[in-house]
Amino acid sequence: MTTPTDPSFPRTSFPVLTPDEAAALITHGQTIGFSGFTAAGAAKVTPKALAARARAEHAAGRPFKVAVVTGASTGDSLDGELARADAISWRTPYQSNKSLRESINAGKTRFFDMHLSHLAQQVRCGFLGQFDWAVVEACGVTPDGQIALTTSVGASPTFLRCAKKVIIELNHFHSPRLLGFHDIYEPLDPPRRQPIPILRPSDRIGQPVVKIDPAKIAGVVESNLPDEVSGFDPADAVTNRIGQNVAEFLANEITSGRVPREFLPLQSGVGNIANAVLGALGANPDIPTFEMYSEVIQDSVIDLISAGKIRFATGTSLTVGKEKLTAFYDNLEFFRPRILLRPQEITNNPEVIRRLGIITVNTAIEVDLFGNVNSTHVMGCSLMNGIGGSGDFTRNAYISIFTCPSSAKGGKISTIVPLVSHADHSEHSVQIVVTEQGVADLRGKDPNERAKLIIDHCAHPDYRDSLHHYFEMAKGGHTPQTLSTVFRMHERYMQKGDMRGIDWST
Ligand code: 0RQ
Repeated sequence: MTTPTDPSFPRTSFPVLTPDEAAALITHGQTIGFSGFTAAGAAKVTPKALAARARAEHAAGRPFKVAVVTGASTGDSLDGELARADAISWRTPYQSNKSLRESINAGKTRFFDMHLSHLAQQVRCGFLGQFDWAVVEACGVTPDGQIALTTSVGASPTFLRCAKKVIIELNHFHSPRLLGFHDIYEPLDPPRRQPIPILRPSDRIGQPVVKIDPAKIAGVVESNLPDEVSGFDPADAVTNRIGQNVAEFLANEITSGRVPREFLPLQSGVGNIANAVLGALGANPDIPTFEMYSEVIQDSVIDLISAGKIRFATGTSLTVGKEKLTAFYDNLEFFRPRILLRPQEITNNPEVIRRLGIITVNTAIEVDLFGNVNSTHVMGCSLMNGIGGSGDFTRNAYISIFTCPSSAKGGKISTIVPLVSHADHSEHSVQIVVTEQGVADLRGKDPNERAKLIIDHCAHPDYRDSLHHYFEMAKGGHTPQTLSTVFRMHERYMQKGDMRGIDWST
């Protein structure tokens, strides 16, 4: 029997299919679990061929749409191509693609937003119906059905086990030496669930490969493509200041004894602000070396591991640009004891997050005067990306932090508003709000105190007087509100294109 350590591990005895042949196996109305958590490890050539097939079917007057489930967001070859081909009937749990966002907001694709830690169990327990296909990128597959994943794990182990049939995208861009970077563990479902035995971020609890019945593998599609990870905007004065505010806040928490001297593991969201926050933590001499228990390992984490500031990082995806990935492969043995990829139901697991005492840093679209956070919708209606793992981490954090610039769209939008126009994280879960203006520490504060802190420490100066004015006029008992004017800032933006200049008196 071939074992994963054989030099022949990446070789395959399954039918080798072209992407078109693989796409031809999939029929209208089926549900597909694709690999991918961000663009890392996302299936690439099969979804692109599937999009071409959908276009051809549509041109011939036949319907062709499939349900698309992934770990989180993916690359453009998956979400972008399929959305532009109008080939996605419904989609979950998270996306960040422009074309797909347009399709969702136009009502062409049904999207439901899920906590990422919930996905695998809901698939196993049938909440999302039967899965016809798993299409999963791998760097190796053995004849007896052992699959070595690539740069993400996400929900692939569950898709592979639960789907009726499997297509493997064997991507030769990824080194088969990635074998060993994965820790595959699927918990039993209630009532047989056991404690998840992770006591430290670096604990290994599973297997390096996913094992499935090889009879389910319909074929292997070969490719040689990097992940479609987009780069970051260079840090600017605002993102740098946000990063420094977070780092200074955490350094002070250590000095004051609220965070242990040896520090606690960190989770950080993905994007420009997250990158700046990690950069600032790395540069701050008062922050000791630390570990990450997160979902996304992005470029800045690789830099901080190389610099010795991060001792260990575990996540469900290695979301780094092509250059950084090449550097990672060039130094694979240096990174082997320092990076571990796990299923998203483990990285984002509330039990583990609580036990380890994770400090979480996520990004808001808007925050209200009481600390409720909207991470997903613009002006209450238009989906941006989705909640992702931000709820899994925030709700269970040792300290939960939300960051955002104090204004958006050139100052025309205040991200601090009287009441969020869509609620993702409630005031009960949000402890610290950070903008480039400062830090509002909401711990132990009542709604009146919270409102004043958030306005004075976080709101943009252009909006402070207006927000104070609203709050002084707000009526009520424990949580003052004026229901007739509470969305006036949003309404003004939608009518005039600018939240400034409100008259609260009418
Ligand atoms: O729009 O690109 O058109 O200018 O939102 O905003 O400031 O560049 O920040 O890229 O970090 O995204 C919350 C969307 C922030 C993201 C969100 C506009 C702004 C810009 C992007 P433009 P920035 P980011 C890990 C954890 C939820 C999921 C999560 C996100 C665009 O971080 O999706 O945290 N988070 N997951 O102009 C109108 C406002 C706005 C606004 C910002 N109030 N009104 N537009 N924008 N605030 C990931 C996973 O779980 C996989």
